[in-house]
Amino acid sequence: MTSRYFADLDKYCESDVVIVGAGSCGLSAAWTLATSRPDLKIAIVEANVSIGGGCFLGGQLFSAMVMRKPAHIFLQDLGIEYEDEGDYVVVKHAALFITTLCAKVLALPNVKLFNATAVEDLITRRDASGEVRVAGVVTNWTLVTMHHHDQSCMDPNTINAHVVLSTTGHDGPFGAFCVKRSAEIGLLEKRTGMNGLDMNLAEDAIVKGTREILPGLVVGGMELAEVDGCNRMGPTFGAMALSGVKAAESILQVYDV
Ligand code: AHZ
Repeated sequence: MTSRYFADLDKYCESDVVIVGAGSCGLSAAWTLATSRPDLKIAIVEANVSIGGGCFLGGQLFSAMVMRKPAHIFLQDLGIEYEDEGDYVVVKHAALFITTLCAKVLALPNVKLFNATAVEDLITRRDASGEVRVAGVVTNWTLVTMHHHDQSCMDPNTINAHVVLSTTGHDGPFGAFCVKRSAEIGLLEKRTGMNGLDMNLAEDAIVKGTREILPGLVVGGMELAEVDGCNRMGPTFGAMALSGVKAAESILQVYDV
């Protein structure tokens, strides 16, 4: 265990892409990116022990998952069965969706998951023109991160990357991490915060808004609501999968420049 873990840490401390947060958006992005570019080294950093984010229930403690079309194409790609309800589809268990996605992503040879590991900060660098660029993340084991107030000198680690994708969900007890940190250190002028629930507006806004918000930092999923002020959407997950696909496409654009 230890030799493999530290060999992975050594290999992935210089990654092509770091994905922060292994919820439905981050994992959808990982799947799209890692399968379309097997040559890229992709590290996923997840603060929780278990991965999947808020996706083990469809919502309100109910087990089925609703996805608006055209997200059913993503389900077809993964081989997950669904019931067709016209404008939307229903997966029997949200857990079936997320566990299938987790299993397929983790089996890919160019992906390494560092779970129980929290991103604590961003690495920034100035390029030749003086422009600040996000160039990786500062990490620590989550239990360490939770104890900075009562333990001293537990230094963090770093993962350097060409592109960071942040998908840490909306603001809450934790979440929206990279957007909040970018605002704190003055890289973003302001952080708007998520607007009230409007299912009709929210899904389009998240998918269309998925982009590189700062040089080197792409944001997807509900974290984007903290930049654009778009609405929360409630328990419909199609936009998370499609935002992941769009994030992967945005990363390829950044990466190929
Ligand atoms: O543990 C978090 C979760 O698994 C992880 N995370 C948060 N902060 C982190 C940090 N370092 C590492 N500092 C961190 N990991 O990020 C993951 C976010 O997953 P999520 O499921 O919360 O976000 P998502 O954007 O993929 O999906 C959002 C699902 C929602 S919320 C919502 C609403 O409120 O209306 N509707 C939907 C569909």
